[in-house]
Amino acid sequence: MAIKDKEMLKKVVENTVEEVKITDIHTHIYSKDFGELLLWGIDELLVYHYLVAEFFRYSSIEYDEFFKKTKREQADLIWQTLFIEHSPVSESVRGVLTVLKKLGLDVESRNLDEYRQYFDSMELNDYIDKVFEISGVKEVVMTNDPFDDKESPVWNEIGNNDSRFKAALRIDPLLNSYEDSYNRLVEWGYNVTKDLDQNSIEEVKRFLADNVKKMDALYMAVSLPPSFCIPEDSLRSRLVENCVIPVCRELNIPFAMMIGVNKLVNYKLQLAGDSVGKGNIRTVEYLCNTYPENKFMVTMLSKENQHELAITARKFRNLMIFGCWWFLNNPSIIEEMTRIRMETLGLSFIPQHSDARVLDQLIYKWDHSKKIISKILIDKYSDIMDNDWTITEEEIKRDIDNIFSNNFWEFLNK
Ligand code: FIX
Ligand code: ZN
Repeated sequence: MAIKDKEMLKKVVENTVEEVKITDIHTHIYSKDFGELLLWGIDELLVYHYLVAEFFRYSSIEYDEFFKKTKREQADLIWQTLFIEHSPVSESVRGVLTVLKKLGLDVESRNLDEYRQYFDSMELNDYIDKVFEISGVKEVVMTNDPFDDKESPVWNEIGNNDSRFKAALRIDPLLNSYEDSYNRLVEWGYNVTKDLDQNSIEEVKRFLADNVKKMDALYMAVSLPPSFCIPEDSLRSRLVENCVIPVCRELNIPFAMMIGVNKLVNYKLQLAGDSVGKGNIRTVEYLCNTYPENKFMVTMLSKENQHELAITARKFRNLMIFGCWWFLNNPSIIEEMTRIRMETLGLSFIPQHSDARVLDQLIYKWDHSKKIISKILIDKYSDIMDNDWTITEEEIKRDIDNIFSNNFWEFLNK
């Protein structure tokens, strides 16, 4: 049905975005099969590394004294500092309130123990269903690291049995510290050497292919420093061009590069200690140009990389850009990035992923982003209506299904 006026437009877009079933293409959550690796509940929400970093801005407690505390004790400190002693206005802190409100809890009570009782009463299977239902997420892609000693036994003994949880093969230790990780491959029966001779190249390719097949991984992924550069005289450059690219092409899966993280600039903050730096867009250009038969998914961590990344996506149809990653996942930046992308690429990009580390975060990360994306879509449809373009409800649903899910699956199936 044709959209008759701007009031109808607003209602149709908001309702359609509210109802859309989302494919969340990058998360750190796990299906129930992975046991304690699946984090959920109020204390996990409170000790999320985004909140830990913010907590230390107010607290003079020694880092290791904090990390020696139990999660509950850490959560108590964070609740008192970031919610009670200071108003919870930052994005990840306000996100906790969004989760509580969407779950129907009494946010006004500020009663942490009451919230704990609610989560303690939850049965995990039912709770996973509830979080997917409230957030509108239909499926998530996990981050699956064969070098993780807690995770790999699950793949070897149980596997993933929840079809809502898809796999992605994460290879940071291989690409970013081969000199340390190669001996793990030797342990696992891959005949590789530290200097990555030709036989090692073939063995690394076998390792990659074996793990993609074991996990049924949808793509291969790695996070990379701002200095990431290809071609260059380095093990990482050789591994990407001689191992990752050929195996991804052979298996027809994308290579996802998450570029711009400066690891552990403050190591005492542990997971919260990473920071950001501007990446080199020339390397993205080089890979997309040199390997036109390969598919690349790219997200960059620095705000300063976003316009050139969008322009690069205009040059290479084998490049799919995605998400407002990590330090960019703030309303002001999500709005700017999504407007740049929509004005530059139309609807041929993936606007968001949650990066959720705690199951319940799906609720707030998607609630917050859907509101912003709705606003931008209304503006853009309104602009074309001003040029007498008649848009229909069906076309709006088509576009929204595309950016929240189909663009990903169609890119995988290209
Ligand atoms: O490399 C990544 O996948 C990053 O997203 C994480 O390392 C980071 O800690 C995170 O969760 C950001 O949101
Ligand atoms: Zn991540």
